[in-house]
Amino acid sequence: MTPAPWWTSAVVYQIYPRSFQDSDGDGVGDLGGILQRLDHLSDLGVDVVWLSPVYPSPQADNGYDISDYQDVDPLFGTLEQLDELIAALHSRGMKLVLDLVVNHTSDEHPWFVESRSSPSSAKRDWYWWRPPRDGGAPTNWASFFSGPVWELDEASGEYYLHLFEKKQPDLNWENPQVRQAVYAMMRWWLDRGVDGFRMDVINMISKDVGPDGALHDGPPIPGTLLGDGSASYLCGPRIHEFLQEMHREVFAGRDAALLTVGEMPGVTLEEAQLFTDPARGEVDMVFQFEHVGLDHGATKWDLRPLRWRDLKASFGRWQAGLAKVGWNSLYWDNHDQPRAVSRYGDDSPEHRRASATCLATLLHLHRGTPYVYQGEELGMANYPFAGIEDFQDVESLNQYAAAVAGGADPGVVLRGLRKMSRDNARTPVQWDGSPTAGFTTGTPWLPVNPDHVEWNAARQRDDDTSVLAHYRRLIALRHQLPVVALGDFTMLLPEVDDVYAFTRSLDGETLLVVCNVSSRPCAVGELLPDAVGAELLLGNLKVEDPTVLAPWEARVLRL
Ligand code: ISL
Repeated sequence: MTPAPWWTSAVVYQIYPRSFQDSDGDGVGDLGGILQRLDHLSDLGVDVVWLSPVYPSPQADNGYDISDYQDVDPLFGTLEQLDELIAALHSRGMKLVLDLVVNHTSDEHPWFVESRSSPSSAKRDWYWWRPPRDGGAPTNWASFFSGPVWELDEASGEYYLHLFEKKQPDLNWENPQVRQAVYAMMRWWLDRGVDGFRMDVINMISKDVGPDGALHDGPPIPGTLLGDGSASYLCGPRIHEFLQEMHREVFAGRDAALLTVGEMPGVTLEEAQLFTDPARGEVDMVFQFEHVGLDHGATKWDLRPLRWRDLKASFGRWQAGLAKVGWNSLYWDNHDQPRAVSRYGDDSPEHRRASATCLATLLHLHRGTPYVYQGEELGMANYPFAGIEDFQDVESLNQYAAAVAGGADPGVVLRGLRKMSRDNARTPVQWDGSPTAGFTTGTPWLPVNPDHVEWNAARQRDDDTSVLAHYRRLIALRHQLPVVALGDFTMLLPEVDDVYAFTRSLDGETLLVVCNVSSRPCAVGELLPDAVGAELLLGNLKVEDPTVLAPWEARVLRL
């Protein structure tokens, strides 16, 4: 049997550089700041750092709008500092994965500037240009960031496609020159020492063009004049071909040492099986979005309470579906999602520590590669936003403007933003209890959460009962026990809402994981008799009664 790939026992830590650590007092995190905080990562024990974009960018979407793929934005530092970071991580036994954003560029990228310059430009076809249809947009598709996906270029009278912000025009992957330019750039980074890529919305690069090159309307979205174009761009007809080509051109021969993860909104389990089947040579794993959609209503701003039964059904299906072939990535949150403890746990003072550590235990004991988003290991929570002036994210601001213009009650719109805005995840990391939380000597670009006085790394570092200490233990457990990395997964009690329980088994060893995912005590003596009296490998609370789980208590038991 070939040995399991190294990333099956690895844990990845995501750094959103703008909010991690500032080193020059401008209030924005930077590479110098990351270099100062490497001990935090070593102490935690993570294997890989995924760094969100640090490339030159107008920052319309905080760096996910790139104007030069092969440099570092002065806001974040220099290319030399990135080299230094690669070397420093390597010398501590960690790897660095960069964010690869190639569904779109910035409208200020030289490729787009040239493409826009004239319909006869050599790069015109590098992006999606279309003439007007009936004097308006070429299709009815809605953008992810409100409004239409088409922007009129007055000079040529043609529209260009942008699935995200209008400053993020989509690259045309049908054009082989585009693909070769991207692959060359990726090889350049690998040659510099990076260890792989997290590929932004990579399942959107193939658009469904018919034989005539036409893009088609999607079904109307109720209450708007726009349509849902996702059937034309999610996992489009050539997506597997493109990823296989990328694999051949970029990763072949060196992929054993690398990690590749495709961010894939809307990906189905069936597609994910294909993407992550090693025999097909596409990506190692994908970020799927099923579980982060369970509390959405018609849109992510319409709140709906989460039912744990649904979450279990979803995670259970993905565990089973990628058991034989493929691999899961495991995450609660990232820079696009609200804070996990506020969303899935209970961030009230009474339950915050227990629920943060319970959620961590649950996730890290699944089969797959866990991702820790900066601050999650400290139990950081959502920010108490007062009004719209507190938000900075383009998605939130566009949503507010569009909804209010459409007649929605601003108070209701704000309620949605408070819960779901991406800015919740983007407040500075809480290093200590000082006024700017040790993040900067200047004014932070987004305010520090006032709860940092209590919830910060300095307070938790030497406290054995802290969230941070618990993450350290979970990460160590994955490194120590093959059953955590590779064991078979079996979901238990699928119909029960308050108890999330499952087993992991490998070579005759079985772990039973039992979590109370509610803020009430829960008797488990009858539900799970095996749990009573079994050896406790790791728990998040002091066990008071083996037959009763305290609110948000989690136990990892050996049967
Ligand atoms: O957060 C979202 C909006 O609800 C998601 O739809 C998000 O836009 C989607 O997950 C894609 O995210 C990635 O690409 C975006 C960028 O804004 C996100 O930060 C990035 O993670 C465009 O590059």
